[in-house]
Amino acid sequence: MTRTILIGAPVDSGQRQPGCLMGPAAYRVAGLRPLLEGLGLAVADRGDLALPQVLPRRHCANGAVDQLPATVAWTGLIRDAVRDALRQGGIPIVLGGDHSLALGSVAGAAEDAAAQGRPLFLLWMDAHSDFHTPLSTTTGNLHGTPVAYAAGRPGFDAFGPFPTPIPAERICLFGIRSVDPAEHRALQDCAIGVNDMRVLDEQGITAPLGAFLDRVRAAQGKLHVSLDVDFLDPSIAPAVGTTVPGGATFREAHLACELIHETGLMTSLDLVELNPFLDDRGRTAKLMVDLVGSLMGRKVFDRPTRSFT
Ligand code: B3U
Ligand code: MN
Ligand code: MN
Repeated sequence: MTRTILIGAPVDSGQRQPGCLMGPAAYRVAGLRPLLEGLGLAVADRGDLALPQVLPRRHCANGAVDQLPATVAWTGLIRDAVRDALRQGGIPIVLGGDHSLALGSVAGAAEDAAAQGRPLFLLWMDAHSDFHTPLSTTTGNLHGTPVAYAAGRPGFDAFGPFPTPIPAERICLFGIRSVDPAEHRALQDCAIGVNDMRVLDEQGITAPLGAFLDRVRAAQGKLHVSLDVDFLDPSIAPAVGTTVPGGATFREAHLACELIHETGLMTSLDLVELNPFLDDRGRTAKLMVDLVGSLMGRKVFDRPTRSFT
């Protein structure tokens, strides 16, 4: 029986709009646990992680960086929780919290994959590329950095080295439509897959996503999916601090989640950037829970598992 392990990560140190710390509670109120149980999955809810009262000082050469000590501390807590959940044979679902939590969750998934001798792949569903380093960020918001950390870019001294950096060819950005100049330059110098909205408009969801999932399967890889609320169009998902127009529709998002489920490849998941304070009668929280339903196997009609090739 598939076991999901819910890890509450009320992180809000990665950006400056208060509210993401209410995310884990909102997912629980929106019915995440009964949804998963209704799909026949076992659910263990580990509750919410919490920072210690006193945090060690941390230094960064870029004085703009905001709340470095808290984000470094969250990273360690979340890395260990995700690694332990995977070690126990479960699928960790990290309930955020802003996207800086992925500095930890992807590191935990990488530690586990390395221990098992399997390659880790990263699917980043987001309006943003989150490819800044602490040295290149101009906003100082560390939620804009986790892909760079996972890819092994320099500048993360305060966090310690990323365990087994993920080769660029195993990282797929999906749905992006806001990239800063420094991120753009760095992305052009590497082989990270960039499926921006232009690609999705032209080719749809199935072909680009299927091509990536095929590579995960061929390599017998593990797959971490990081789902940022702002992947979705703000008209259907208003509860996020950084809305960017032109995001995925309800149907595109569900299709992507269903395709991921059908491959059976996803081994860990982040739900990030939900800010319940900005929500409209819980509709964004409910939509995110609904998408987890599609990721974990809810379907309207059962059909044979699809192969993309
Ligand atoms: N790239 C900008 C904006 C941003 C990144 N991630 C989010 N916003 N959610 C930055 O601040 O680094
Ligand atoms: Mn993000
Ligand atoms: Mn984003």
